[in-house]
This record gives sequence, C-alpha cells and structure tokens, in this order.
Amino acid sequence: MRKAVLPLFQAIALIACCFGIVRQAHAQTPLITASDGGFENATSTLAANGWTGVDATSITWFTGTAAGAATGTKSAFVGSSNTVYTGSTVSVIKHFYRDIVIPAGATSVFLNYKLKMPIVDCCTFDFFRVYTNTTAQTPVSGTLPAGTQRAVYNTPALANFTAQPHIDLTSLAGTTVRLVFTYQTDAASPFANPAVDDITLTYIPAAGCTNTSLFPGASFAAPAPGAGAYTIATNQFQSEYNSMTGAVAGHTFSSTGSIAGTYITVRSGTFNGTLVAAGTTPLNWTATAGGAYFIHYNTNSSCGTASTKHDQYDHEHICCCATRGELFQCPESGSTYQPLQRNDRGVYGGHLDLPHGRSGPDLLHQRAEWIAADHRRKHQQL
Ligand SMILES: [Ca+2]
Ligand SMILES: [Ca+2]
Repeated sequence: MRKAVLPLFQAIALIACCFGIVRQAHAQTPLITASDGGFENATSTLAANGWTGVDATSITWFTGTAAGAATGTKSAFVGSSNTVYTGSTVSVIKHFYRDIVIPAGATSVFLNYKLKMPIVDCCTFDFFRVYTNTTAQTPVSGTLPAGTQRAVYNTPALANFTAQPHIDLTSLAGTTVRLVFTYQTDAASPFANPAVDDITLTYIPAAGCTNTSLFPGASFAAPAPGAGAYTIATNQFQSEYNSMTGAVAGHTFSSTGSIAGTYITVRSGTFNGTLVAAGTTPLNWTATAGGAYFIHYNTNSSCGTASTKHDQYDHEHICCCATRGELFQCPESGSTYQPLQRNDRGVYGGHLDLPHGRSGPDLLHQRAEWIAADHRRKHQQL
C-alpha cells in the first residue's frame, strides 16, 4: 500500500506554448561553435561569427588576422579596422556580446577564453572585462555592462594568447545568458590592446533520474493548450513518476513540484525511456514527438528520494500499559514493542487517540513499559 505524505506535494503539467528548447544529453556539450568562438568565419566581422558589436566607431572590437590567433588565423581584437590592431588613445568602453541558451539542469557550465594583451596600463586605467547580462540588459557604448562582472584583466602584459581561469556559469542553467566582452580605457598612455580567441562555453547535460514507482496509478491525458494548469496529484512522493499520454508533438509543457528544489526528469515512450529534459522545478520541456511522457520527481539531481516520513493518519488506537520511563518509537500496525521488561502489574489497557492528521512516528515518543499497536488507519489522500 502506498503511503500518503505530508507536506502535500503537487505535481503539475501545464501547456505553455509551442516552441522547442530541449537538447539531448552528451558529455561536454559545446554551446558556441569552435568557428564562432575562434572568429574564424571567412568574413571577418563580429556578426559573421555570431557576435554583436556595440558602437562600430573605432577604436572598437574587430575580427580578423591583425592580432594573430591562438587557434586558426583570426581572433577578436581592438583596433581601428579589421586589419589594424591598436589600443585606444581616448577613453572608451566598447563591447561585443551574444546570447546563449543554457539548458535546464546543465552542470559544469564553463566559459573559457584566451586573452592577449601585450600592452597594459596598470593598474586602474585600462581593462578587459567579461560580464554576464540578462537578455534585458543591452550593453551600451561608454558604460560598463549592467550585469554581473565575471572576470577583469589589467596586468601583467600578455604577449601571446593565454588561457584565462574558467568562469563557472552553472548557476545560470535554465536561462539565456548574454555573454559580454568589454574593453575599457582611459585617455592616457599606455594604450592597452586586448585580443580574444578560443571562446568556449561547454556544459554537461543533466543525466536525469529514473524512478520505478508509478503514482497516480492511472495515466492522465496531456492537458490541451490553453487549458491551464493540470494538477496531477496533491500527494506526490519525490521518488515516483507520472504517466502522461496523448502529448502532441511540438507542445511545450511546464512541469512543477510544490516543494522548492524538486528535481524533475521527463522521459518519453516508457518510464525509463529517452531523456527529454531534466532540471529543477519549474521545468519547461517540449514533446518532440506525439505520445506518452513520464515525469519523475526527486529531491535533487543525484536522484535523492523522500518518501518515508510524514505518514498521515486519521486515527490511532494503541494499547498502552504501565509507564516506566523510556522513549521509543510507535510500533507499526500489528506489531509490538517492548522497550523495558514488563513488570508484574501487567497490562492495563488504554487507548491513545491521536487527532486527525497528526504524525504518529514523530509524536508517539511516549513513556511506557510495553506497547502494542492494535489499529492504525492511514489517511489516504487519493
Ligand atoms: Ca581563432
Ligand atoms: Ca590607457
């Protein structure tokens, strides 16, 4: 018999809209192609490599061969054109950026790049900076980005492209990050001249979990677009899965659990089938094909479970005897427990009635010599 549980846990599937964002699982998946991150496109512009430049007025960011390369023949560099690599003699703040979707549940999300800066203006004058903005924070020429600074470089001079410490962006999984690379100078010599190459952003996809206990026991039909939130269960364990049928290819769902941090895994076809998506509630995912989907709930990405506590009871009658001072757990229904040797006075019966909804194992640390549970009726939510 499946136990009911407190706190009540709601599992909800909601049709949201109809676009696909799901990626499949492979180790060390790149989110920027080597060509884009290495500025190797045949056309030497930021745009041709998938980046957006802010303020094309020199001195600003260009791409091409002028600053050399860590890999290939090209890089991004500050200059007066895509063939002239030079620092700014006036005070500027110039950026280039791109937006990247980091899949929900992604782990080890690392940004790496190689920096060259043969001229520096130590220590509070000229800088190379890396920011992460939200997509609502558009970089502006002359102003530092509004997001979070992840790295700053000022000194010592880097004569060649040099790998910089990786930046951990795992906390941004499930969001769209705007990577911003910024050049900032004063108007005085020396005139720092950063160049960047081999920008990579990689992650390890969520592995997902596979529970083996189906609850509720019956499948439910995928809610229709616009139907609003569908409550699957109000007493779901974080060790179970649901069975949803009739999903329409291309429909996007938002699966949620009412306990913060609940880790949700969606599989297709069978309960242990192909991983569709995994991540912390709320998890947005897309039915890439029509059919059945299986939604698993766990306490964390390590597939932790929670299902043994907080049993809920309507009523409980316990034969209780002479007391003699020992703390013990309430026995299971039908079992007996003898914390101390029974004394000669023997049993004198009695009932201890627990109020509705009280948690037996947590409350029944009674003092008694001998105890036997004679009836325990569990309160089932469904
Ligand atoms: Ca390159
Ligand atoms: Ca300077």
